[in-house]
Amino acid sequence: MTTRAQSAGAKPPLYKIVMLGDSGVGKTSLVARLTNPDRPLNHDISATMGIEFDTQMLDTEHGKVKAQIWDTAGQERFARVLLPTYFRKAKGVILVYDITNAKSFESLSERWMTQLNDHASSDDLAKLLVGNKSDLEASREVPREKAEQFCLEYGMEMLETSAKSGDNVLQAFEKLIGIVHNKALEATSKNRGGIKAINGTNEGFKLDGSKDNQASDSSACGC
Ligand code: G3D
Ligand code: MG
Repeated sequence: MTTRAQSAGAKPPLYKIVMLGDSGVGKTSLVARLTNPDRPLNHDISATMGIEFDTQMLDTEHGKVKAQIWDTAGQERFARVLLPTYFRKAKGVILVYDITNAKSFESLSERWMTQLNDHASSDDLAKLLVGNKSDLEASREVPREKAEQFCLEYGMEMLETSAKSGDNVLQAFEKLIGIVHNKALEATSKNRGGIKAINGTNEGFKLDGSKDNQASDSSACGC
């Protein structure tokens, strides 16, 4: 189903989402698999020494949306200074661990959830847990049940993916962006007393509730 605004040719809403997780879990490979499927594991490592983002159009049950996906090195010495910028106006986060690396899973509760809570307003933020490298089943160190327990504890859903084979990669990004978009639609209709807010023209308000006179990519995500 598409909203009238979208079918009338309005720009699709843009949402910032961020990748979090230890270095080496496959964050950059997941983004590359989504945005550049022909060369998914062939990326320039130096590109993630700072912050970078890619944009990708994704389908949701309420029409197309644009995801601006931020990726950074999982190294604390970079992350610490960059975190406020990284989280600013983010609407969703993909928490990634490597199913063959128990330490990368422990880091989620020991480190990444704390950083999320310190830097992002968690009411606002949709979260998805992703266990990557599912093609390496023989080397698995993190049982799926353990990850499911984590999801129960922190109130999120999970998927296991393989950036190498492509398994579940699009599904993971679509799942998160679907949750983000639904939250935005709900918030808009609550704020403005009805669904007319999202069915109007593309003037006025963006789906994140702020005023939008120039619906440019950078103004929409505040980056
Ligand atoms: P990061 O961005 O989280 O630091 P990267 O992780 O995307 O740089 O990936 C780290 C390494 O894991 C890379 O290997 C990459 O090819 C590999 N990798 C990423 N995803 C998968 C996956 O799903 N399956 C397998 N088998 N490997 C994966 P190198 O050797 O380049 O360091
Ligand atoms: Mg990387």
